[in-house]
Amino acid sequence: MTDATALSGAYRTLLDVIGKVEPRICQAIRDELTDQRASLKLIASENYASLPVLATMGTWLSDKYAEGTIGHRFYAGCQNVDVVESVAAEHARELFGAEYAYAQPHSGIDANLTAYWAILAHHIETPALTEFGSRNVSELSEADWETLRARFGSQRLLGMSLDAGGHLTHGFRPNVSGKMFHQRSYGTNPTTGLLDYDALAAQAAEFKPLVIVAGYSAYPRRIDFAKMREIADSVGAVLMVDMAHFAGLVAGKVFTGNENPVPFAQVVTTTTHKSLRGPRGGLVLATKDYAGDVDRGCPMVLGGPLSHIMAAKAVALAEARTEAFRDYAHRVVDNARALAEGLLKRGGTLVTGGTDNHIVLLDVSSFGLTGRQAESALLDSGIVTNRNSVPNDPNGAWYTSGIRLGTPALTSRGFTTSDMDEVAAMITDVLKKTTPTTTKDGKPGKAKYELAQEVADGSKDRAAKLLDLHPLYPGLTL
Ligand code: DSN
Repeated sequence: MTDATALSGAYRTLLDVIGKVEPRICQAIRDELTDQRASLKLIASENYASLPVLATMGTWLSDKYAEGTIGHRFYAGCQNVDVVESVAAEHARELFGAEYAYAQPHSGIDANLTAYWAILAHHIETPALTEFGSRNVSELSEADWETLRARFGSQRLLGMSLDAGGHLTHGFRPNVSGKMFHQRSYGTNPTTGLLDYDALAAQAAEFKPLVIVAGYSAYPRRIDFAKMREIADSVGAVLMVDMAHFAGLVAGKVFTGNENPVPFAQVVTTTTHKSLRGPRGGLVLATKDYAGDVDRGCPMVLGGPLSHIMAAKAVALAEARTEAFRDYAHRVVDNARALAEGLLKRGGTLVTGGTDNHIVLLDVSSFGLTGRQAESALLDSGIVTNRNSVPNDPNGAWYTSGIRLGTPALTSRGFTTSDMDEVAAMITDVLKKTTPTTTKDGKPGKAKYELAQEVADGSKDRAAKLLDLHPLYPGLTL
């Protein structure tokens, strides 16, 4: 990571300036750095952006409205935003080998909404408008619009189920994606926990979706996107891939060939802040056939682009082109494998039996705990994780039976495979010594637990030793 010594003075000045206006915010910024430095962060979707990326976000680019597209804005004076968006899109196209890139989405859900509406518009609106003759959109009658709305609302989407590792935005009913489409979800093989391509093909043949979504937020394995495209083609569906979790592994050339979604999917979405290690935001990549539809993200589902964030995306994408980033991406996967092996050899149970990406999904029911209890006990012990459902989870999405672990953040700090073995030892030591408290009827509860203070303190000491070996933003003193 960037040597931060030279930036320390600048950050101190900035914080003084902020502190004079609102000292509580200045303090929260300082405290967040202290907390991030002092925690063993294993949340699979988090990372540490570089100081150039962080610095790019804090500029006056934030002050400009620029609704529209590059060179075609609804506000005057957008020449610098045009440069910013063009550079971000150019880096994204080149890095991922995509025909088209759209840098405006503010988040992952915005990227997915942009993609869904682009696919709908591409497949529904154009034929439907043709059917209505050569009339301009503004000439359509209310009855014509009713017909169009009915067609949009009757389309089908098939995405991975939440408990198999899919994401809320892949058709989960409480999310807008599960309301704007007729949705069904595919799971994983109940014995192996792996994606079952034959079962998915059969389900797609029966359901006939317009969109098949591939991608995950808690599946610890790679996907064969050539097979996914074959399945989509066999039923005339569009393949959309949400690579938010593994975009850094694609950019870093860990996922190549059939594991790289870009040559196979018509539309690919991502966030930029997970394994890609950029600012909090989204991106959409597409083939040129879908470019015009994706370009309508604003005003279809997006408001004014966040120019300061698009600028930071450009900086992060420039970083991701380097040999150093490729090395980082490979180490992320090596570290996840070392963490998985460390847990397995100490008696842990892993969904799918291991990992070949950046995620490890530990089933904590073998420790007699719910995910909620394990998450809290680990937090007390200086280890930050998040609870997560396992396939067909008997404890549901709130208490869960799993803990999701990820290596992008610790790898950014320089953690090695032997450090990850020590992390695995710390996790199992804490979980083996955590016991659920019993409810009034004598059964184990799902939320409360007991963990001796000396166990938690001992684990925090071990965490501090590892963290001291790999400081965050070394040289940055506030
Ligand atoms: N919340 C992100 C994650 O943790 O995977 C996905 O949106």
